[in-house]
Amino acid sequence: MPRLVTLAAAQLGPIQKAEGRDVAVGRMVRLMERAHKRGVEVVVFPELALTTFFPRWYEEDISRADHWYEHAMPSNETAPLFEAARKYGIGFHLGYAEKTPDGHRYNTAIYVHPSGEVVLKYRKVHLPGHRDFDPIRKVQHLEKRYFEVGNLGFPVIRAPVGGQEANIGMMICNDRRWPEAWREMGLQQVEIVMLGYNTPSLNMDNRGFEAHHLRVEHSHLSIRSGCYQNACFGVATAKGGTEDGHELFGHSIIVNPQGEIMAQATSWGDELITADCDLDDCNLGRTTIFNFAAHRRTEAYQRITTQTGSEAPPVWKPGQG
Ligand code: CDV
Repeated sequence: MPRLVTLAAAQLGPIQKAEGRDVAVGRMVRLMERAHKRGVEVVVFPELALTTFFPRWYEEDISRADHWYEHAMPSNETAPLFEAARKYGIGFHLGYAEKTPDGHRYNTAIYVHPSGEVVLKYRKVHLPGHRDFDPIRKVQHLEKRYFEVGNLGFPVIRAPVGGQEANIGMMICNDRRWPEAWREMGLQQVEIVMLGYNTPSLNMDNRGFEAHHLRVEHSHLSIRSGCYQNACFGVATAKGGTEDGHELFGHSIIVNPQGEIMAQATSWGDELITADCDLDDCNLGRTTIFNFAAHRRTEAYQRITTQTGSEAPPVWKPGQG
């Protein structure tokens, strides 16, 4: 018997700075309604799905950015998502800015069971960008100013996903580019990685050239290799389109454990893409080429956890052998 679940990436088009959460939540509820009609069991929404990608805006006084954060989950504004989950019997993944009661700020994602209970929480570990205003950049990327590094590791939990039990984990946007994040979850036999992202169509660092078409390629390459090398499915959901003049590239995908793209968004707007995923497809990779117990050599991987930056190698000299 296949262990089938129907998963969806619920891509969102742009959310403008002036728009309230009610606008985004209304659009998300409509996507959940469509998902229900298409037999979907879990929808994955993007990173920071409730607002514009606010880390592009600099605030000298960080407390002036407080309105971008959720202070409770659910809240009056996000309650309709939880009600839709109950009404349609759909689980959902949501990315949002979290401010804790004791004042910590995180870039967070949760997976919510159709009952409305939060099953798993993840806080983004790899925060890109910078802390202070950077005059070289074309657009600011202030995640290091607005968020602390996530303190929950990369948790994986076995939980109901539709009619199945599945090992689920999460990462957020820039995490997808780091093989360490995938392997942490692969070592916990993750079967479904849910991830949301907000990625500009252009490299805003202004420190060198990156061809436009490679921006999407690098995102897909990272997700496809992460899924293949860890024998899991990936549901990667973008925010796309132009937010207050700043373009995000969309291109949400669902990937199988062979690293194949099963579904891909073709617009930069609100769009639902779905795939029927047999979780037993994770077994081939996990028991053969990526049978970690049989083939991993941790004694050769010392640098992975003891060294952060790269170091220049020794220089070869003639006659050295
Ligand atoms: N939100 C992100 O983490 N965005 C980064 C950008 C800055 C490159 C990403 O890795 O997509």
